[in-house]
Amino acid sequence: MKEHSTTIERILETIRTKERFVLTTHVNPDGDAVGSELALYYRLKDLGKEACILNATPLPDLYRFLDPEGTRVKEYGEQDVRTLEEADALFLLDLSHTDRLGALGRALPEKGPVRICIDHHPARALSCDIAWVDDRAAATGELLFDLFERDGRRLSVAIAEALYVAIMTDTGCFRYANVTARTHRIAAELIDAGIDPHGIYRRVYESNSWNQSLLFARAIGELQRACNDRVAWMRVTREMFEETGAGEKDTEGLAEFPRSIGEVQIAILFIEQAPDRIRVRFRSRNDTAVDGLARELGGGGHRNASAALLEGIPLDEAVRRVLALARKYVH
Ligand SMILES: [Mn+2]
Repeated sequence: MKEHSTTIERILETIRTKERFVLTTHVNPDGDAVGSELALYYRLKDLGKEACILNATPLPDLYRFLDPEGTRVKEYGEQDVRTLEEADALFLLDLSHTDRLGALGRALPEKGPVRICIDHHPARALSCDIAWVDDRAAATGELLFDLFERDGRRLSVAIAEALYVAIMTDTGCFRYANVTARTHRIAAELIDAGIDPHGIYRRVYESNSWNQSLLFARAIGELQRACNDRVAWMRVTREMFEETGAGEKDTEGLAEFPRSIGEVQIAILFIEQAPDRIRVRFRSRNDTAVDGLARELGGGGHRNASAALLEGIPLDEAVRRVLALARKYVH
């Protein structure tokens, strides 16, 4: 953290001296994205600042319990142009690429708010005035914890809960290779701040719907292997969505299952969004990296969790192309 000291000071200084803040994150926000935004939002509010969260895509139902009145996390629309223009500073959280800003990327004023980026993704294509990027952090939420700790103020329960969701989800409930002793120490501090860890776990991981469970059953029922059993892959077709009544948001967590097979180094999930638009998710074991694989396909992500979108080809061809590439990444 030492090497980032000056950057953290600059961020705290900006928070101290500016008044109006806009916070945003990547499209289809995950727990780390939403948790980080809300934690920072609550802190700014506690400091008496004006803060507003504007995202390109809606808050997933799964995380609605963090914003029960639905008043904090907003979906960006035309009416928000002025809010963006008049902001003193813009926080880009858990975000490494302009493309991942969706419609908001096009709406950002050329000159205007100070852009501050706080993130833990390795590869970057985002210009910022202040960038605090540390890919050793398990979650952007960990970095925000560091920021708040430096500031020295007590954590409110609302902040602690948002940070816990951020860290819990980006570490797969403290199971992934990105977990460090620091991750657990932070979690302990969040529990000390008064959150209910089991209650949060239940809300995020044990509120699956029947539709989603039936979709998992259908997809896992057609589990396939490749590359000498080092790769396990699955498809979710449009037909499966129709049959089960589930949607793409219900595929969350599905790609993790095949990675649990002993010999598997890479798990791949193909999601047929449209006949010629295939979302591909990669999960890998610690000693196998899939961020490069996703980048070869125009996507990105982390070492052990990445994704890409293949457009203009049907599902079968996407499977062929991706499996041929994956061969290079197993050992
Ligand atoms: Mn993250």
